[in-house]
Amino acid sequence: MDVIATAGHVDHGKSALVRALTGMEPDRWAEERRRGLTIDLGFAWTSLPSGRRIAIVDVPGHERFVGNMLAGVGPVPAALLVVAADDGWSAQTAEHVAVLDALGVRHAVLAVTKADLADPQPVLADVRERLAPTSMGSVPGVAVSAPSGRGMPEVTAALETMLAGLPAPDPAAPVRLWIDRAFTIRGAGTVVTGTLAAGAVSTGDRLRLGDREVVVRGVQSLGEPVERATATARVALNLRGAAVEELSRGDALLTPGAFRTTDVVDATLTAEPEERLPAEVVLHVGSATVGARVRPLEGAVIRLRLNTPLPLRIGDRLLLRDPGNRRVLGADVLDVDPPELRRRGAARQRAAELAARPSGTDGASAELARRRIVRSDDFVAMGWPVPPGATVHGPWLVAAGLADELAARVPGVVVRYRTLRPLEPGPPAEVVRRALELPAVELVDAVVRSPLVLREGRVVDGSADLPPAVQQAVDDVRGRLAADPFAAPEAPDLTAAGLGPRELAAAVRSGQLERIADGIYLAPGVEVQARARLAGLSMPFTVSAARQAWGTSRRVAVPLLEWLDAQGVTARLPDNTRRLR
Ligand SMILES: Nc1nc2c(ncn2[C@@H]2O[C@H](COP(=O)(O)OP(=O)(O)O)[C@@H](O)[C@H]2O)c(=O)[nH]1
Ligand SMILES: [Mg+2]
Repeated sequence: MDVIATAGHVDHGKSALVRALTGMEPDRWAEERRRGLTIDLGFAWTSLPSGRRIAIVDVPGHERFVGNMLAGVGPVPAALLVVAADDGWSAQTAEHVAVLDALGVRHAVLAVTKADLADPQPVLADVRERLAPTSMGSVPGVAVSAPSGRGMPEVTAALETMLAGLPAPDPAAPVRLWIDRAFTIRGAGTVVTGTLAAGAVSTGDRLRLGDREVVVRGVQSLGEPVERATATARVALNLRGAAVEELSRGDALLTPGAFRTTDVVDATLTAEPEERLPAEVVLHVGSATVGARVRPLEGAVIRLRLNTPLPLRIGDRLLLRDPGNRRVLGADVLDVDPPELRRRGAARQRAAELAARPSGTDGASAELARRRIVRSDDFVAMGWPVPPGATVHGPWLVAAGLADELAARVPGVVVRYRTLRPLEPGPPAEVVRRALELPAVELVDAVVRSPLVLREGRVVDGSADLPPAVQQAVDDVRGRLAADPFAAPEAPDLTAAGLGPRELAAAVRSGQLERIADGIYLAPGVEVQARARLAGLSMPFTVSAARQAWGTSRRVAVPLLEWLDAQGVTARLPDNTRRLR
């Protein structure tokens, strides 16, 4: 099915043309029929001779109802522009055309109505000329007369040709259904309608509505129940989980997790503004209308602060309306989670950055490089593709090359930590997370490379692993040293525990023991404790004084002092006494 919308001045014959095309009455309200005036959106549909189904959203032409008009054309890719032969191009025609142009509508058919009342040729020529520079370009024009049916086969043929040229929507895309009506049906409950521009909706689907979940109890399309409706389509959804009072035009039903709502976006105007931008605009997207404050950044790049958050994506076309002078501007969303601009010159820099950013996957790469690490679902929900070269780690997306860059910094973090806390095998993962400014501790795993490993919540040197029996013996030795730091085990005790020269060398490599001298092993970090006890002596001090301060034997004290000399903790004087450095 295809969906198009009408456009054009009030009373130029839009509704009459829709009636003639479809045999259906688009003016739904008694008041509309009584006054012969379309106030709100009307809906009609038919099958064209080719078998193609077409739904038409009939919009009001009166300037007072332009908000309703926008809600109708917002999600629709093609237009049927109506101009009366006896009246020609008018201010309201101009406003509707400006709206279609700002929305970037590329497909349109022009119908010059009331051809029975005036010669349609001058109007056809004039309007086609006016449309040429817009997004619609060269538009086929047909003269029609509703009472006689003249020109109807030609309108139909022009519509067929236009619809055949429409780009096919992606049926696998996530759903963002902008609601244009919400009502209750006795026995069924809440029903909403909208134009499904992409994706598909089936009975049983769960969709997000604000911060709640609703379930699709039933789907109708063009008045018939269907199991599944695929874009492009007019759909009516019977919902469970929302009362009609909680729904209104402009709300969106969303595929869960596929969109994020935002109240600040950076965007680029589709054309550089000729006049000063208004500070406040009315923003239209889909069927939504919200107020927004405009901050020009530089050139065509602006920042918009929305009064109400909306589910927007990068690439969305927004329509900005200046309520003061009825001017409309188109703007494309560039970022739905822009950085704050605090420093002087930040706005200009930001605009330059956005203007220079490529589109598509290259843009995604540039954006991910700026953000470094993001949650994948969040990044995709912004409207970016996953860029090539990015690493996926659980729910995280890491910019290309960044994991390697961070991994190269981990050994330094481990060494620094072990210098300060030599008794521990390595830093807890949280310490590494903080040092590298990672957003989550689960990412540490992505930057720990061999020979480092993540074990029991710490980053340790995996190459220095000891066999279990040796580790047990080393743990025993370290346990005793913890109680008495200078009581180096005697050589026979080490041998008896199974700690020969090879095992001891491995324990030293793994950072669990410090070799002071041949056969003398103490715990790493012993120099800190040794210095602390020596600090209580009067300087200079003798070997014997040091031995007593440490509560150990000459067998340990003599080599430990020499080792401390070498470490720069102590200095040996010519008379063989020492002082602290
Ligand atoms: N003579 C003539 N009258 C028309 C034609 N099309 C519409 N009208 C009349 O013009 C008036 C406005 O038509 P309507 O479809 O409501 O205009 P809309 O406001 O653009 O929807 C109605 O009285 C119609 O009957 C036409 O082709 N010829
Ligand atoms: Mg009408």
